[in-house]
Parts: sequence; structure tokens; C-alpha cells
Amino acid sequence: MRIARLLALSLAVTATVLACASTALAADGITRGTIYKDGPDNRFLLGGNWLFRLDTAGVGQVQRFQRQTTTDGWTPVTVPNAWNAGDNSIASMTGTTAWYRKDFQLPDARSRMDWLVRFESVNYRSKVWLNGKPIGHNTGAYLPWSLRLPRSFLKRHGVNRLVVRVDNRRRRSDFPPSGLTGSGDPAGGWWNYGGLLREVYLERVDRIDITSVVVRPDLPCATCDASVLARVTVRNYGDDSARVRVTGSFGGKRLPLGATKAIGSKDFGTFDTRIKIRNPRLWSPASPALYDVRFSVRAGDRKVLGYSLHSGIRSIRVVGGKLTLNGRPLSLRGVGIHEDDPTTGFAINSARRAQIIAQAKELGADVIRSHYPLHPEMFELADREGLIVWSEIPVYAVKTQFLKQLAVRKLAARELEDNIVANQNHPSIMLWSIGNELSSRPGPVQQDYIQRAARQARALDPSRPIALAVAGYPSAGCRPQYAALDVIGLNDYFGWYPGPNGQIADRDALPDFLDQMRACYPNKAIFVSEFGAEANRDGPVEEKGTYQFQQDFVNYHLGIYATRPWLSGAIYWALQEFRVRPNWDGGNPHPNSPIHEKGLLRFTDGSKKPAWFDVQRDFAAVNQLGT
Ligand code: GCB
Repeated sequence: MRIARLLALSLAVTATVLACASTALAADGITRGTIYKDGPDNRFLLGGNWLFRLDTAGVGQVQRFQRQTTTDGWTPVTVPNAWNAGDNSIASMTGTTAWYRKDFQLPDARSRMDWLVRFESVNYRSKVWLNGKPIGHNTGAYLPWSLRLPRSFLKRHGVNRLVVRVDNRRRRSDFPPSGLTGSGDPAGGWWNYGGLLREVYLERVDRIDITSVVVRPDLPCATCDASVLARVTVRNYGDDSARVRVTGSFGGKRLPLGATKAIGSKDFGTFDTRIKIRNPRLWSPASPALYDVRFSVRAGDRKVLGYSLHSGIRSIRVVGGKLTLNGRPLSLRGVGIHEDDPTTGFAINSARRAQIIAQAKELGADVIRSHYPLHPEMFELADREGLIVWSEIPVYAVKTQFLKQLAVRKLAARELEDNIVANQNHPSIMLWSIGNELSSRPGPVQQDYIQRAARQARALDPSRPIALAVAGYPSAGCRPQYAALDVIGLNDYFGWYPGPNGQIADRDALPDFLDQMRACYPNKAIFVSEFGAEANRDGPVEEKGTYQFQQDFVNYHLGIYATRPWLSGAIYWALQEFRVRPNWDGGNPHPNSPIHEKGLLRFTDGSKKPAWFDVQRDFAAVNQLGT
């Protein structure tokens, strides 16, 4: 009787404690899990209300922010957040500094847990404080980074305060760089949205964390059995050595990752294996077959972490100067994209991501390209829906004098590595692009950058080709500096921009230029990585900026590509309009700044321009997958 009463009492107490804890969590906007599917199961979304303010008095304010018991001077926001979405002024593009503040209670107060905060993308420089103490900083957007929340600063019970200072004033050596246009306005290829542009998570570490996961299928030939390399690297965050075991499965088949390992405090351990998959179901845009992959990490006799992802078996190789997928030569057609939205800027949500992917599919695209690593959920959608991705780091139009600097090269190398480490398990990613439109007449500096980047990328991931997108100018000639690349992307604006000395003003120069490029690089895969014309009105076909001109432009260019079967693909720039920069004209005599209007879909309502239908018809007529 007494026991039963005690039990009932203790159950009631536990229920109340749990209810209180979950009420506190709900109030803080903390929910278990990530909004994307792949990854570890120890993340908690730090959602709900955040506070935001523009910076008025510099870093000195941080102690005042820490003491503040009110929200005076702050505006409630949700994260992701781009604070200047909708502000099209020059000041907005130039950038400023601002603060975010978030109060939260840990979702799990147990003392053995370590905690990290993970930022998926912050533009551009960030500094972070926990409970008034600085805990770290980061440079560069579009890639995730984490900071450990030091035990000595962290409140296990009670409210923690996270303060983040974000500075989006860009420098000429940043990715992408700042600069000035001829008329003195801030330059740039897309809007400089400031803020916590993607989600923020708390990550709970029960002594052992996974630091990287590689699941790399190898398919020697289209009808061959596949072999899959699986490698899980873990780290022991605890103060004592731990006995760690990792188990896993690939498509339900066990991965023999080896025996238990003793891993010393703060040490790393690697568990790997290679298994054979007979008669694999191959991934391709026509049938994007995915395999469920799971890992489980145990320390002693306790499971401390689970991890899942979706892998795809396919081969992507350059053979005889052509990109091939599962042994078939590709003639891909697709679109460039930006993660932009009229209301939220780059802080887009899942619905918007799904919409972008659905629009690309509706157009008949089999490939998409962006100037920066996409949100992880975009890659998952591409995996699932069957879209091939040209994945690029934002080493965008960086001038040689900056590319020469060690700090710039180091950041580029870090971004390349981070992109590969974070995103390499997505079957949709076909290549690693190391930049866009560096000097079109490369010298030793760019050559050195290309060589080192290609070596680094191949060492991390020998399974994917290395690419660079370059401005398509005939005067550039054949460049030995590109030797280390597998794929060259040509940005083709023949008949749109004049180019240096008017060399691309005449579209009829395009066929010879393409043939010249093929002759220069017979063993590399060549893409048209961009082509496009602005359009915002009806008018004569000869007049730039009309829908009729855009239609004629796409039909001409696509017609030329169709007669160059050696091309591995052509990517229209862009699927949809986006904000680019103040006083943008994009070559259009009647521009609508700051909107980049080469898109096939209008920015504000996503409606279709006439050229959409021409592109859609053409894409449908091309045997993109060589089947
Ligand atoms: C390019 C850039 C792209 C621009 C485009 C344009 O070459 O790579 O980011 O938007 O030209 O429209 O000028």
C-alpha cells in the first residue's frame, strides 16, 4: 500500500517536473530535432522568440545586455532572420552591425551533458557570448559552424542568455567581396542580407559526439555491384577514457564497423568499413533511389547518439571530355537559383525551399546551381526529387590582389572543406566548384589557388569532379592554369553584355567560342554554367529587356548548345528573379533595380514570363541523361 502510494507520488512528481520542463522548453521555442532529416539525433531547434536590435554603441554594450531584465530597445523576431529584407537602400546593401539575444533553458539539465550551439548560416562576421562571456566567433555565411558552451559559463538550471553580434559590412577580400560599381554604388552579385540566415540549434553531447560521417558509394560500372565506404569519426568530450562502439546499417544491411575502441579524453576515434551492395538500385534524376543509412554510438553500455542519412548509389565521372552519370553521357539542362524571397530575403522557410525545387522540376531541369552551399534541406529535396546539384563555394569574383593573400586562401580552403564535410553524403551533388568568375585571364595566383583547391577537394572526396565557372570571353584563350580542373563552366552572355572591348556583343560569336573552348580542353567536361537575358516588359524582339528579346535569346542559345553534343550541360541564369544590388541594370536599358530580371519567374509573385515556356519545351526535347 505504502509502496503503491510512494510510487504514485513519485510518478506525479516526475510528471509535474516533466510538464514544467516542457512548458519552459515550449516558452523558449526549443523543439527536439532538425528541420532537415539527415544528421545526428541530438539537436534541438532554438526557435521561438529571439530579440534583435541594430548596433548603436559597439561591443561594450554586451555586459549591459547581459544584465538587462527587460526587452527595452529590442524587437522580437523569429530566426532565421534577415534584418534588412525589403530594405533596398544603399545602406542596407553596404551592411551594418546588429545584435541577437536569446534566453533559454537547457532541454536536459543532467550534468554529464556537454552543449554546443550550432549556427547553420550567419552573414557575415559573428561573435557570440554566453551569459556575458565571449565563447567564439566565425567568418563567412552558408556553412554550419558550432561553438561549445563552456561548462563553467553554462547554467544547468535557470536561464541562459545567448548574445550574437553580426556584422555584415563586407570587405573586398570576403566571399563574396564588397566593391564599388563604376557609379560608386556597392557591388555584389546578390543582396547582402544580414543576420542569422538559417536555423540555430543546441546540440547535446553525452560525452561522445560524431564529428564527421562519410558514406561514399563506389560504382565501378553501371551494371557492377557497388561498394560503399562508411566512416564515422567520433570525439570523446568527457574527462575520462570511454569504451566506444559504433554500429550501423546501409539499406537495412549491417555495416561491420569494428569492435569497441577505448578513446581517451578529448581524443578522436574512427570506425570504418566497406561493404558490397549487389545489384544496387541506382540514383539518377529519372529514379532517385535512396538507401536509409543509420548509425548508433554507444559508450559503455549506453546508447549516446543516433545518426541517419539518405545515400544514393551512382557514379559521376568525366569520361572522354564528358560528364557521365552511371556510365551515361550527360547533356544536362537546368537553372541557377538563389534562396531569395520578397518578404524574408535569404531567411527562407521549408515551404519556399520546396517551391524552388518544384519549380525547377516543373521547368524540366535536371541540374541546379547556386553561388554558395545551399540549405541542407535543399540538398535533401534534390536527393529525393532527383535534381543534380552543382555545388559551389562563394569565392565569387574575388580579385587577384586579394586571392593572393594568405588569409583569403585559408578561408577559401576552409569553406571548401566545410562544404565537402557537411554535404558530401548527398547523392544529388555532382561536383565541387571552387568559385565563379575569378580573373578570366588567370596567372600564377589563380593557378596556385586552383591547384591547391583541387588537391584538397580530391583528398577529401576522390569521388567527385572539381569545377570552376569562368566568364566566357574569347580573348581569354586556352588557359594552362585550368589544368587541374575536371569541369569548366562557361558563363555565356553572348549577345547580351558587350564584354571587354565588345567581344561578346555579337551573339554570332558564340558558336566559334564554344568550339574554341572544346579544342582548348578536349578532356574536360564543359558546361555552360550561365546564360540569360533580363526581361520585364513587352516590346520589340530587337530591344534588350523585352520578353520577346528574352525568348529569342534563350531559343538562339539553346539551339547552339543542341548542336554541340560534347557539352555536358547548360544552366539558365536564373530560375527566378532575385534582389541583386542598388542601381542594378543587368544590361537592361529599362531596369527595375534592385531586381535581377533574367529570371524566368517574376520575383514578387513567381509568375511565368513567356521565355519559361520556350525553355521548358527545349529542356523536354533534350536527352539530358543519355538514355
Ligand atoms: C554572372 C554572375 C551572376 C550574375 C550574372 C549577371 O556572370 O555569375 O551572379 O547575376 O552574371 O546577370 O550579370
